[in-house]
Amino acid sequence: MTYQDARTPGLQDGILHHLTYTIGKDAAHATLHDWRLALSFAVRDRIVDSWFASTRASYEAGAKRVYYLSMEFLIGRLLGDALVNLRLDGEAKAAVEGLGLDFDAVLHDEPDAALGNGGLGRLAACFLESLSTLACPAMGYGIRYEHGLFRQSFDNGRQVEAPETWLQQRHVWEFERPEAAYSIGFGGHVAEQDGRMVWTPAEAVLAEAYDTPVVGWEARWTNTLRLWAARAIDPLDLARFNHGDHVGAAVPEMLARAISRVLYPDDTTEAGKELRLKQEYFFTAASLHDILRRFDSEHGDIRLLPEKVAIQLNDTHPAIAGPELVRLLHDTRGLPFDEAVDIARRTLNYTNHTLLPEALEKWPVPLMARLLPRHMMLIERIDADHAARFPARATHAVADGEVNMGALSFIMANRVNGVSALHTGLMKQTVFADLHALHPGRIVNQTNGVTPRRWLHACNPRLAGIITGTIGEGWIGDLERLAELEPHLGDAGLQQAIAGAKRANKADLADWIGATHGLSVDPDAMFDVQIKRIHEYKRQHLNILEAVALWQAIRANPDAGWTPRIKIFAGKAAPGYVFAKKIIRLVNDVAAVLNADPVTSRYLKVIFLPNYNVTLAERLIPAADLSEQISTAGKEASGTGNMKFALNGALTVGTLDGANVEIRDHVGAENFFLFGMTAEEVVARRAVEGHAGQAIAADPRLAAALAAIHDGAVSPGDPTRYHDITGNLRGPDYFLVCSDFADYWRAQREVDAAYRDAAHWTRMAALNTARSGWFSSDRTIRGYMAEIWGAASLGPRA
Ligand code: CBF
Repeated sequence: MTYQDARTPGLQDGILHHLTYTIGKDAAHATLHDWRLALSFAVRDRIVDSWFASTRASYEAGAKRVYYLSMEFLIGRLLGDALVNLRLDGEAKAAVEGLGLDFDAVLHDEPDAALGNGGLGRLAACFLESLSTLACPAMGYGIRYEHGLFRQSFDNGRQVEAPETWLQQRHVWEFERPEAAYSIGFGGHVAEQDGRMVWTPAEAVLAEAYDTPVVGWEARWTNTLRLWAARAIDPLDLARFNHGDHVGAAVPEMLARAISRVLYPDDTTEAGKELRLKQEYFFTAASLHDILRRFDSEHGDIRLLPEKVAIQLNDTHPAIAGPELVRLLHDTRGLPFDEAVDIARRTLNYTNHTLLPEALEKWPVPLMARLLPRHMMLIERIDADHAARFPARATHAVADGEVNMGALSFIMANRVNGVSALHTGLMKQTVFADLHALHPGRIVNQTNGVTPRRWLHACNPRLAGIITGTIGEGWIGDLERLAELEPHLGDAGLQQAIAGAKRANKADLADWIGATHGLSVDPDAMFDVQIKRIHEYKRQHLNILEAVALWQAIRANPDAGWTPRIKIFAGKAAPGYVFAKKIIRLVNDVAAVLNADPVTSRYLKVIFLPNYNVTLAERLIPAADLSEQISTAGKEASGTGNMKFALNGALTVGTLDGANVEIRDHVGAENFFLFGMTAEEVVARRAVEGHAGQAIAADPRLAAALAAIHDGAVSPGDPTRYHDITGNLRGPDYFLVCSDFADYWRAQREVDAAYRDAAHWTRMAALNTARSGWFSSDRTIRGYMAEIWGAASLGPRA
């Protein structure tokens, strides 16, 4: 398959064509924005041939299709990604510069499509790209949120949230598909008619499809991301309008659109429960209708569904797929109930992404029964049948007045997977212990991965160029080939080049921080980076507590030969998560005091960069020396940022949590700074009464850092500001910040010493890159294809 056929004009001609005929501007009056749109349309044209060819090949082969259902797709910017995968980046740069424009400025005009909160959504985006790269016929299904994850800014150090507006600009990558629209009902009643149960919803909205092509590496294959937008079935209540109620007439449209209006920034709070359940059913039902329609057009017999279709539920958000598929097969198509359940169960699979109890969805039975009355009946029957077959254990999906969506997903899945080896083991021992005992083969592990195209080749062109210059470019499509780098690492020239690339990436970041945030940072200082959602289990407060202790140590002995460090934080706190927002403020307050300290700021600076998103990650990761992966062991399911950092040659300071364990196994214990308790030790430690007090009493450094924060050293005008944080750490300290502090301090001083030996540090960093090939999402997707979906690739092996 080629990405440019004879009909395709040169890229510059394409840009000018679209500027004139799609945007309606002439070059003399075009803005940067117009040029970006014109370039994007010209690039999109190049994707379409591959897209059509892939679709035709899928139909011709009658191959099994994979459907990935996810509430979140954190896709970020798409232009740079498309250029790289089409191998058009060089031509595009020349074309754009030939038109007198700044190529980077054009790329940076694109807003981030922030249709996700964090890891799970970004993973879904990496998976789509790998599915295309591996030529696996697949489709992603999600919601076309009008407002993605909120924009974050700081007011006096406090997080302020503003609506995100990515769709205010034209989203050039999508194609509207008005012909693919389904009516999705809610509420109403269920009655028996001619021996069948018939659900008559009280209200209905329309799900309308928007398709974005997702092009794989070298345009070998292109799959589709189909996002659903909610619309009213009757856009205007004309009778009300004609009676003069012009605002009221628009209410049905407003209510319907609310379903796809906002991405919930918080998947843990109680707020908006009903609307969220509506969102979940809305996109799941629309996707299942669409999947069955496509299946019917290809295969006659619905009993073939599990052979021809694999559906992946990305977390429990689409878990209503179980009862909905049973409803479609049993109520609508008339299959016997048991057979409907069996077919649905052999078609569906479920990925668990967290063991945190508050993030495991449970819906009150009255809410489920009111919103989805037929589904509630089916859930009860599925649950009762399952319990009848396995009476010995308490594994109910409906218990204590709630529907446990994790248990429901488990019961209705062919395979249930965890996202790292540790996490999968803990799933078997904890949340799903009973269900695992009943269905011992059902849980499998698929450790997460990241796409090397975006997360090394595109975001770190300097390092990527060095790698390609040394081992050729085969690694881009087959990341395990990075191992070929290792035999060359003794070469002094290569070491120098790798160190030079990192130094240049850091200098770029330093310039950007200086220009945009007014802080001067020395590119020779260690860039120590913690970027992720703000959460107590991720322990940004452990990091900032160590910063305060280090500040005190430097003040006490300024001439002790400290290793200069810049601690960089970024991440958003869920708007309702008060403690996490307090941590953000604390980091900002600490930054203000430390950065202004004339004695210590030569050695230690802190900055919290606002509005963390995919684009900011692409800027920070290539420039990082140290990657902070410091969650309480047993709490981080996997992490994927940890993989991106290691791949880009940052060394990790981390606990034995999530995929850190496997990263350390791959890169070598000597190239990883380990600290902290293991998951088992965490459980034992938590049971020790007064564990925090004991840790504080044993460590004067920790005691002094806590006392400084408690007494207002970083909030002089408001000394009690952080009493909630210090009170929590001195008291319950559920996430064991105090108990892990001393070992974290030790590891950080080892980091300091190692950084001072620049040559050795570069070698460790290069080994991290060379040994991270296993963390490609291509490897993960191959695992899903073989062990979960039974799906085959329709193209040449990547
Ligand atoms: O598996 C992808 C990621 O998902 C989360 O972000 C999630 O949303 N539950 C986890 O917290 C991460 O550990 C995990 O990498």
